[in-house]
Amino acid sequence: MGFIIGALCVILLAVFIVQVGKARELASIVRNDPAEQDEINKFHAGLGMVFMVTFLTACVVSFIYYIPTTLGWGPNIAASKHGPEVDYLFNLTLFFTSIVFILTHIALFWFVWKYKGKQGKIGLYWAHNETLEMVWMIIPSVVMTFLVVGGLQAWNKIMLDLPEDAVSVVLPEEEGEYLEIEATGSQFLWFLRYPGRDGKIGTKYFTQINSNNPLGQTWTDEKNMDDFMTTEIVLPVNKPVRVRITARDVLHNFYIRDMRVKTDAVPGMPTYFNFTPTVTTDSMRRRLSKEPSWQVPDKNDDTKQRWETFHYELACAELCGNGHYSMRNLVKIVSEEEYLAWVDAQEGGKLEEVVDSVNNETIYQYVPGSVKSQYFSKVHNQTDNDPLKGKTADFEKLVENKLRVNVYMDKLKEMRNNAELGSADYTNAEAAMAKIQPLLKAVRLSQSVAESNTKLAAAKAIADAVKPTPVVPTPTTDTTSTEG
Ligand SMILES: [Cu+2]
Repeated sequence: MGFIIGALCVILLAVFIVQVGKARELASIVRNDPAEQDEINKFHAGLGMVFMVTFLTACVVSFIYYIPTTLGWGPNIAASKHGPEVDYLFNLTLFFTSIVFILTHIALFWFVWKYKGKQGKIGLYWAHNETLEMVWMIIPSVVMTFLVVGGLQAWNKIMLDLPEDAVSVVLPEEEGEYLEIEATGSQFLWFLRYPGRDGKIGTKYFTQINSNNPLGQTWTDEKNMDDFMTTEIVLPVNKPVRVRITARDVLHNFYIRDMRVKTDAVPGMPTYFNFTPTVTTDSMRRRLSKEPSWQVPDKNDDTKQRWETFHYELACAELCGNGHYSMRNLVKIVSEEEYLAWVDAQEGGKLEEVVDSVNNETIYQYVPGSVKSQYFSKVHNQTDNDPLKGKTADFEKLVENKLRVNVYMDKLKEMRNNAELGSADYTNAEAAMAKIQPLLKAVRLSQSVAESNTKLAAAKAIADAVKPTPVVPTPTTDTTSTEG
């Protein structure tokens, strides 16, 4: 309401000034007073100068005011490897356009002032001036060439696809390895697909789409079996990622602002974006915690400050329909260990402790979990189209083996935590854990049951070799005893 009243006041004031000016002008014409006409012209040219100063000052002030929310300024650093280059190009363009913007506005109003109407002043007939024309052609061409060539170079570098011999894996560790995920835009949500432990995204075909198969994954393709769908993007920091971007209906746009990642999702034409996140969500929060604009209570949770609830986000940046705003997913950049733990959770499955009544010892039984793989949660053993109908899939054995190695690890951890620091038990447990660690990682990422069984056996041998020293009850000498 206040804004409307304010705007009305400004409009009324403007109308008032214009009307007074018109009245004065008419009066001077009627009176035929040339000196007064000159005065009016001077007044108007002066108003122009006042407007110029106010306008340019407002531009600078608003720029400074919005720095906390401007990309590449203040706390909004780029959180990806290629990001600073994009920011540099934006700032370079901003630098040159600002100079042109300020100079042309000064020139515009200065000419209005200099050539205001005056009695006896005759306009200059100036058809052309070659030197001047050369100057205003050559300077912008040179500047534009630098901007365009710089932009093209950056584009070619950023959009260069991975070499053909690069391998997609679930956890890139060596040169030439990358993690490939898939984002499919749909009215109005993103289908986010991870490749599962084989690191390979399975094929899909639109005719296969149904309520059980929103992407149309082809189940005869084994690469599809372990692919899982999520509602958030979780990525390990400093690992190359390739996002396959597709759409199911209309144009969408895959946009992660802080990563400087933005590409159209086009139905029928897959696009992609390669990037490497360099700042974890946690370190971004620490950075934001130093900014006054982030040290305010969060809008949705006033027990927390705004920086504490910060998340990177994926948004749709193409106006794709009336639910467009809801195409928003969180993006979490985490350490390698946190990422692996998250992948473990997506694979599902658990071991249940059962007491074996014959030998009276605890054994662990595998219970297939609520895996997020579309195949295992919706198709496996349920339809005649299931290529694995009635069979146990390798995938489940792989998950089971991983969980079993985890149990050995947990037991050793417990033994170490119960032992005294520096004791034989402590050192033995530590040594065994160090030996099992690489096996655990291998079994986590393994795709072959035979290989996974070998690692499990090795882990079992290591764990079995470590026996805690039996506790010998120390004899107590009770001097206060009156017995006997
Ligand atoms: Cu959209």
